Amino acid sequence: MAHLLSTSCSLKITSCRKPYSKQLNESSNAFPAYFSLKITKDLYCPFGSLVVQRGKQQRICTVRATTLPVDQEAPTQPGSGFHQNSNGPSPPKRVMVIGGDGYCGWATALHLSNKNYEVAIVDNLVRRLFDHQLGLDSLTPISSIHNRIRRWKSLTGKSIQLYIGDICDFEFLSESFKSFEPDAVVHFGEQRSAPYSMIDRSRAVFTQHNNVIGTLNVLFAIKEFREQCHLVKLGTMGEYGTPNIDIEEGYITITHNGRTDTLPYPKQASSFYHLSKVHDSNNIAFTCKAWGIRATDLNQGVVYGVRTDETEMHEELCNRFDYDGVFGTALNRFCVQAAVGHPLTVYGKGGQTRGYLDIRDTVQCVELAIANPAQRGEFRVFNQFTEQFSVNDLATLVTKAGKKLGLDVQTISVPNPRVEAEEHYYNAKHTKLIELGLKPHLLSDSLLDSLLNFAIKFKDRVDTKQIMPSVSWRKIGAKPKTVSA
Ligand code: NAD
Ligand code: USQ
Repeated sequence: MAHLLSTSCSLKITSCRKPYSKQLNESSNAFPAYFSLKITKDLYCPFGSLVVQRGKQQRICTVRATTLPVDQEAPTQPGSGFHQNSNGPSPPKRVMVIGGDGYCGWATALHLSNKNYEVAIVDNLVRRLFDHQLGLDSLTPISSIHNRIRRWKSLTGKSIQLYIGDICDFEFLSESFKSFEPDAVVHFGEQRSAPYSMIDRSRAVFTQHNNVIGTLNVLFAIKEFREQCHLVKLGTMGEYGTPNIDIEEGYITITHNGRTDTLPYPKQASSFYHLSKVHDSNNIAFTCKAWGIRATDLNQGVVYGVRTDETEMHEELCNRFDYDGVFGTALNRFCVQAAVGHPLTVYGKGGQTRGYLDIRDTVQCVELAIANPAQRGEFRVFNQFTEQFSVNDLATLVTKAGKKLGLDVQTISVPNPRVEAEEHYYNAKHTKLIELGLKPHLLSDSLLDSLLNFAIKFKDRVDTKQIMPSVSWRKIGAKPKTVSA
């Protein structure tokens, strides 16, 4: 058992009430040698705030400045990041990737940089902190964000700017907007685990505060500093739930008592995390109407895979791969389970059906959304997945692929820790991204082989204690509490 605020991790824990009281000297070029953690009584912050320490002197701050030297050189190869006009290519589009140190965000930031967009990552690194607190680790070793960006520069000559800070801090976000001046913002920067949001009250409150306020700040920043900027927001297919009718892309046309209207598709989210996405969607839709914001909501399904063309280029660019019961997602988890000889953990009856996509399609979809922006005042919704599978389908596919590699793959039915339909109708539309040019990487035998081989390569890093689910939807606690390790 690992306590969520365990002192066994490398973070130092002290106590304070005021989360962010002083600003880091903006001329500072070097990132602090290490973080310590301050416990705060702030309702919205179950884990405390990041604190910079240098030697014996301790300063509490939000890190606001870019922490790597900013290279202003324009890329030399024209690519999709360039606008075309009659006088030739104009300067590349500037894309801010919020959450660019995470799983989808890192792959996307590299992909866009490779396509000659000017990229800035905004991230408060809180995801790395969750891992420390819960005693979790990525299957793959991941480098610090600074080493990742340096390695990318040394391999390709391309710079990625870096702003470390919390988008819930509007002052920080404003400075980032004013400094970088984005043409598009891709917003991945949220707490994205349904189980994490269901651990206890403080995680539920943190998730909704972090996600809803962060997105609201992004909307205000666009309105105040970059009115023309296109917001590409990561939503989730889970916003729709599992209705007994076809799921449309964002809107449904209804005839009621003889009158017809096209309305937002009904939302039936089933965790405090998924609900935070519904709240985000409502806020974005409203600001598109009220302020003329241009926005694309990408209702993404469950992502699998780890390799993209860019992360393949060097081990220091390797992406994270979560397999634990809190952040790991179904197919990625099953591949790791098969690799270490753990039975595949099908929750309940296993008829739960969801949309899935390869991470190589995540980056493609985001690029397509940026290259074909929404109109002023338009709130566009795309369902971002390529195929749908039930959990039982996934277990069968992994068992078959495992056999080919000589693995003895078993499946167990685990009492479902979630409250969700285990047998249901599911037919979700997903044509809009295909119409824009998406070429899907479908789940093939060869892809499963390569995912399994990848999991086998790193299997010595697997902590099998992290595999079984530890968070119950039925037992959400009122206070921070111990989570099964
Ligand atoms: P992740 O946890 O790997 O990455 C999220 C990143 O956002 C982290 O680096 C984290 O530090 C950062 N972040 C969180 N809150 C922040 C804040 N307040 N300020 C600045 N940075 C902050 O998650 P992911 O799997 O890459 O998911 C990215 C987005 O895509 C999320 O919005 C998620 O809901 C959505 N999504 C993910 C999946 C999936 O299967 N991974 C599926 C559908 C949708
Ligand atoms: N499941 C199992 N066994 C497991 C893990 C999961 O049966 O070991 C089941 C779950 O009960 C659920 C389904 O598989 O029915 C998908 O679960 P998941 O953990 O793979 O994905 P989920 O919690 O839905 O969340 C993930 C991402 C989230 C994103 C969402 C897209 O973490 O950020 O929003 O996928 S969607 O599912 O379309 O809402």
